[in-house]
Amino acid sequence: MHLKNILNEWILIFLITFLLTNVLCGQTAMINTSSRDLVSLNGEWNVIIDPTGIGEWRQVWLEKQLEKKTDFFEYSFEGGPTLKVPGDFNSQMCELTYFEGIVWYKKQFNYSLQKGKRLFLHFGAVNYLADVYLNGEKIGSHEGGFTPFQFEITDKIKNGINSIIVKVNNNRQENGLPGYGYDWLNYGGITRDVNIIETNNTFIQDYSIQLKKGSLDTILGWVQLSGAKIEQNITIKIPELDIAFETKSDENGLSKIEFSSSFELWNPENPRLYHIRIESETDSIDDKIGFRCIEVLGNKILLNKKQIFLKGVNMHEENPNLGRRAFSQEDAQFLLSAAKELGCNMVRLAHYPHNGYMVREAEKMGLMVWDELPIYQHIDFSDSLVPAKMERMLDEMVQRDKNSCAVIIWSLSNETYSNSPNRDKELIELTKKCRAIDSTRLITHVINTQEYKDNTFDVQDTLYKYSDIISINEYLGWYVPWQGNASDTKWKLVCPDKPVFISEFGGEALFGSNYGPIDEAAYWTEEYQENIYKKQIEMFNTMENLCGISPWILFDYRSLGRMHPVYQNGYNRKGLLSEKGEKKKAWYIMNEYYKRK
Ligand code: GCB
Repeated sequence: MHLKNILNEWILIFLITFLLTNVLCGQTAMINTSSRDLVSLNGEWNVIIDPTGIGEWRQVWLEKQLEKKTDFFEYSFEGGPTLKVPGDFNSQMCELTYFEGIVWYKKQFNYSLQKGKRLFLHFGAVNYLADVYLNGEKIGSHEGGFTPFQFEITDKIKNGINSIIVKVNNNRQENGLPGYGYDWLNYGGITRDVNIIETNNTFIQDYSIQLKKGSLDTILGWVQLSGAKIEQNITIKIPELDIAFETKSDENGLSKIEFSSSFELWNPENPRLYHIRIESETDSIDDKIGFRCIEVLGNKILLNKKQIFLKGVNMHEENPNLGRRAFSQEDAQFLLSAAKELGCNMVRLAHYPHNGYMVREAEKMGLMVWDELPIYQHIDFSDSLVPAKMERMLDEMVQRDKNSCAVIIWSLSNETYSNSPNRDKELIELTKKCRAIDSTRLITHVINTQEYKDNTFDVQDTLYKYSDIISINEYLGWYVPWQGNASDTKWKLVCPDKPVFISEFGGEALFGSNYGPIDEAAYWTEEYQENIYKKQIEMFNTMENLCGISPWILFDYRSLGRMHPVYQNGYNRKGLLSEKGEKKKAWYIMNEYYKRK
């Protein structure tokens, strides 16, 4: 197809998505919030814990005042507990440790909006359902615990004191994403930053600036304005390269960008980012963007046209030392430094989109990023609402991270089951949609249902035909015993020409546990885990299509299903590091392997 047609098609898809999400739901979040004019609402919020959901019936959000002597109300934000935002509620009060239910949050703030300006209330993420009220009026809802959303409040804000109330519900939903079962702690609450963002009447709402698929020197993208005066002159500046590309936005506020230059390309050894400035007649915004090209050629992955082995590690969005959801730049630096020390050039941010600091810091540190949707194991694909939820989460994930050159892979699902009704149909649709909104990155689905017989893996799944990478989770030596020499393992691949990525492998060990027989898993010894890693590496060394690996997992992490009273105590112990950061023996095996690769 001609480049112009591709661009037009792409813009059309973007516009339809934009209209659907903005006009119908009014929620698609702005990108690059930190470069905008904002007031943070982080800090202490008043809360009411509501295990029975009675707050709905009592209309907590109306904040009724006592009027007569005989009036009483059985709820009040004032005089009750407070919780920190951002932050999960589970780790802030011991009675909420395993709580899954409703907590009402309230924050008051003073604001005075100048005439002609617009105002938005932006949430980095709320897990899982959020109903948001401003001054007693419901302004909207959001479902999904790991992506940003916002509401325009220009016409609703009062000059002076305003009150925001958010009903947060982290109850598991049968038709949720994820559904009922998952192997991590269901941290609920307003888990990421909350900001009030002020803009001019017409402002730069969104933009996409990345290298064109397959190119090392041509930028292809767009800028979207929102507001009354949407036909404007637009300039994209890259001062370090003396670039000032000029364009105009059309009657929909959309302008196309295409220009070439000679870029110093982003890669793990040289994570080069350029200062980018976008100027319209009524607004301007600054960003740091890097340029790189990621492709599959046969069974190889190429970064900037050169073969690269993905030295990954899995991580959850948890600060292991503090036993809480990770939410800050410091948390991100801490977690990602541990991945760097292991020798990684990539992180798999499992099993949901992590906060924006993780992506930004990874980019600065030269770590490629695998972004993932929480379409995890038992999803009810036949529920009539699930397809739209999946699409929406995909939009929100891509929307936030589309200008990040570190993000090289969109992982659309993990360990879903091919026999679950409608699974293939819905995930194939989602894959097509993902490719249509972003053709520049690689797409994968993670599968663990391969057969293993006579020391041979038979890797079959329809979704692999639609993926750029065959991602396989296998726990040989832990859930599944070895059936022969590791180096004699054979592979029957459904798509023998595609690259294979071992997205999970490993086993559990309690740090310091090395007193049992090392060949028996039940003693949870470091030596047993170490041995799994040694054998896995023997197997990797014989795999022709192998393009990368990511061990499960960097740190021991909290999970409700891991209650062995001696060895686990609420922690999945497959970490290469304990939750305190102590290195287990397997850590050294991986570290040596990555040094050699
Ligand atoms: C898996 C899942 C991961 C689990 C892990 C385990 O296959 O993808 O979420 O936590 O196994 O430890 O069993």
